[in-house]
Amino acid sequence: MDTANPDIAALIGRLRETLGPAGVLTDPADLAPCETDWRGLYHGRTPALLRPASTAEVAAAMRLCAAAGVAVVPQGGNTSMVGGAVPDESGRQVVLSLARLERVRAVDAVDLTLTVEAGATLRAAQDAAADAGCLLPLSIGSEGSARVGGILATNAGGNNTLRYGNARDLVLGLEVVLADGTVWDGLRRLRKDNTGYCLRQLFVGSEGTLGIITAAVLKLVPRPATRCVAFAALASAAATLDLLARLQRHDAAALAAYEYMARAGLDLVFTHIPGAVRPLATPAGHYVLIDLATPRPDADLRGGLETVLAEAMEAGIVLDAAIAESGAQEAALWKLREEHTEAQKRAGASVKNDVSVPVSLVAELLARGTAACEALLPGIRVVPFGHVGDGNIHFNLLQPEGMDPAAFLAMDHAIMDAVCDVVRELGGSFSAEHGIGRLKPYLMPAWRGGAELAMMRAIKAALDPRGLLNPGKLLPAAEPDVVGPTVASG
Ligand code: FAD
Ligand code: 2HG
Ligand code: ZN
Repeated sequence: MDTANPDIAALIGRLRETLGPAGVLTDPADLAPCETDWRGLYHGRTPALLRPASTAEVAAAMRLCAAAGVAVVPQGGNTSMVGGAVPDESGRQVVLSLARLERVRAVDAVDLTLTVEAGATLRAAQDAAADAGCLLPLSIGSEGSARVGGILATNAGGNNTLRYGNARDLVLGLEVVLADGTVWDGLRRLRKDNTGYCLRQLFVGSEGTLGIITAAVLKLVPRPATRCVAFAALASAAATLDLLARLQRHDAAALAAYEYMARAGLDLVFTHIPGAVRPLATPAGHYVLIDLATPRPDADLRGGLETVLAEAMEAGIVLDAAIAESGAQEAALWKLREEHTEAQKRAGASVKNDVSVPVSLVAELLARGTAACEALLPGIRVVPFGHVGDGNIHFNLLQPEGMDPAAFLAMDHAIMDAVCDVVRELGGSFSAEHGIGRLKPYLMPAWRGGAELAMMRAIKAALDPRGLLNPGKLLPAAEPDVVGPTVASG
């Protein structure tokens, strides 16, 4: 703790009076988990972890921090892939956790809405929806830890974006505490509301730089009654897109998830994840997981899927396929997909590229991205996977076997640039769903420069003129500061 600094010490005293002892932690052992990000890329320092227990307490804490001119880093589950929720190394940024705001305020099965506080985990929010016979249609691998506020602040995507959209598409209302402690109660649950600028969408995806989300009204859908999950081995990357088109032509409304895995990534899962079972004997370079779901109890999802798969096999697109016979088998197939992140973490140092391209160009991305990385660093392990139905591939690269992890990580910008050059040429995005955080602001001027970045800065200046909310994240420090070396401007 920066007790040497009398301003910070005095602020902590005032925060303790306001939030109570449970609301302000300063013991180094309590601070350590909130100072390091999930990937272990950043190790910051904070003088205090604030844990307010209500919206009023968040507002009071913000007023005190604003008066002291001390920056605040909002934190949910701290599962950010881009170092978005951790303080910098100055020891002067306070972390504000939403973990104690975890109440479900209301569930309405007629309006199909869930009103929930920002600190509830995504899984707790899903469970509350399920208890009311509904589905909160957002699912990500970190849902047991990630919290509603973090999900919204990053505009998370995940496995069901294909059918239900990103987090942004599920928000009807928000409650937000602004940088000066003002509380905005925008917790409306209207399906239609054309009354000026859509303020809630400003905060969605703003990564804690514009305000602190304290509660939200989320859209629900009726809970599926029939489900069918399959795993297919494909003849080529292009076949992945061909099968997707066939499934959509057959019954687009039933397709809830369509996830890509390469053989290299799947092999890592079998090597590093206990209990992972190989579902198909036929070897292939490319695999997909297909998840169909519908609220209709009498729907013959399996029959339809068998027909599509049989036709695709006939056409030489699908080499082999397995359809889950039980809930346990469905979970086992999903485990192969969801454990990709953990398996890669155990396999060595990795550089992640959360990129998107138009769906039709995914096969080209895979081929050209692989070639670019292999030319840059022979022996590099290319392990792409992810939400191919959205054109969002996690184009991840693992260190060559035996290479020093630090030397590999020192090449992170060169590797990211190699992939991003291809993505740029294909009309894609360098950040599809994980956001910008601390890792990627340097790419913003080249990708979102000119009028776009100027508008973002104007919005930031309007809502947080003193730059006290999550400094150093999302926006680059000054323009034009650092520009990705090989990316053309525009
Ligand atoms: P944090 O990491 O705590 O914070 C993320 C950002 O939001 C930070 O900038 C923080 O300051 C800000 N923030 C947090 N709470 C608030 C708040 N209440 N108000 C304002 N700002 C706030 N992401 C996907 O999109 N799709 C996936 O499929 C996916 N899978 C993942 C799987 C694993 C195993 C892991 C570790 C991560 C995955 N992620 C995925 C990334 C991550 O889980 C998401 O970005 C998630 O939305 C972050 O939620 P969080 O609560 O952990 O937020
Ligand atoms: C997923 O889709 C997450 O599983 C994590 O977005 C991706 O590990 C990654 O790179
Ligand atoms: Zn993802």
